[in-house]
Order: sequence, then C-alpha cells, then structure tokens
Amino acid sequence: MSVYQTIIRNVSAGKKMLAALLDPDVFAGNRLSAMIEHLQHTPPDFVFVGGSTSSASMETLICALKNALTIPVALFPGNISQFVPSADALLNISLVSGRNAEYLIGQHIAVSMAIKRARIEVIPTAYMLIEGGRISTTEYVSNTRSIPSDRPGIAVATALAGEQLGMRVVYLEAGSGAKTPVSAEMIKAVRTQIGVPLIVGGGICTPQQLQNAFGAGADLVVVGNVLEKEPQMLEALKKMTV
Ligand code: 1GP
Repeated sequence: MSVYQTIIRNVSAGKKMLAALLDPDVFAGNRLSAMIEHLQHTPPDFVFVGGSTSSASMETLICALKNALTIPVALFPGNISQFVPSADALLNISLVSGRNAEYLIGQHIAVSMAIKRARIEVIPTAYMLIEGGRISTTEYVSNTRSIPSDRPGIAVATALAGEQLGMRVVYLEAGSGAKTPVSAEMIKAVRTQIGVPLIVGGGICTPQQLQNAFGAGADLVVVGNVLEKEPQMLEALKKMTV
C-alpha cells in the first residue's frame, strides 16, 4: 500500500497519525542509534526526513532507517539537493503561502526528471507557512512571508487553491521550533473547507498540544524538535494517536 493510501485509509477510519521528523544534520552516529531504538520501541506512523538547511547525507540516514524500521520513510526536503531516490515517498512541497516562484515551481522543475527516474511515490503537497511567534528558518531561507496567525480566512483560501490545483495534502507549518503552534481555530477553519488530508507541524512538543491539533482536525501531526531534545517523549505522543 502506498504512503498516500495509508494516510487516506487512516483518515477514513478516524485514526490520527504521527510522523517523526529527523534532520540528517542532527541524527547521525550514536544519536541516530539511540533514536532508532526509540522508533523501534514506539513506532510512529511515518518517519519524515529533511530540514531547511540540512547538508548531511540524506541517503545515509534513509538507509539506516529503512534497514532498522518497518514504517514508511518519506522525504520532506528543504530543497532539491536533498532529493534521494531511496525513500518510500516524497512530499513534493510547493510553498503556496509564498510568492517565491523558486519554491512554488522552480525547484520542482529542476528535480522532475530525477524524480521520474526514481519511480518514487510522489505526494503533491500544498505547504503553508503560518506565523509561529518567530521568523522560521523556512520563512527566512525561502524569502517568503508567513500567513498571519490571526487570519484563518487567508489560510482557508490558500489551502483551497492548493486543493483545486490538484495537491493531495495540505500542510500547515508554524516552522520548526515555533514558539506558537498553528492555532486550533486556524486548523478548524481549514479542515472544514478542504477535502484532502491535513498535516500540521511546528512547535508541537507536548501531548496536550498534539491533542489540540488532532481535536481541531489535523489528520497527521509532524514533530521534530521535541524528539531532538527529549526522544523519550515519543511514547507519550504516540499514545494520543490510539
Ligand atoms: C517542521 O513541522 C515540522 O517542519 C516540525 O516542527 O521541529 O517544531 O516539531 P518542530
């Protein structure tokens, strides 16, 4: 079953999903081995691999994860240099909240033939940056502006446009390490208008925050920073999905 089919099946069954986001710059050597043990003991639904500025080998990390785990490993690349063919799927991210053509379509053109050759599963993703209390790395690197956190109407219209352009998931992103995660109000507003699965991430560190996102309508929540600081938190977070 493809990663997207798994997402759809879970959404239909009302099962909430958790993805652990690993940055290859952080997870290598002993730190990676320790993280793999946590992931084996408490497997989330997916592992996402990537980062806005990662320079370490994606290939090495993906191979290590795929050798050790049975859950799907998906690429969540910050830019085309992070594309590698060995993952189970690629979140093909178009930064639809911004007006930088490079991140809307430019990078995608540059890597399209490599994606075709890889025969990797592609999940077209409407990626939306939402203000998260500080300038996120993605916002800075992409030279775009986030959607103000108190303007759910802009987020709804943007998400709908992404869906109408054929994107298969919407991802509301407060930015890695956000001070404020995407609000329940904004998640709810987007959820009630779109038909595709809704991914939410950025600044979610506690079971309560995870529960808030799920309760507001997130289908899949991505956590990264918290696992870098407190990998043992995975267990408490995973409990919220069952
Ligand atoms: C970032 O949505 C992810 O792209 C996860 O954010 O690292 O803050 O959990 P955190």
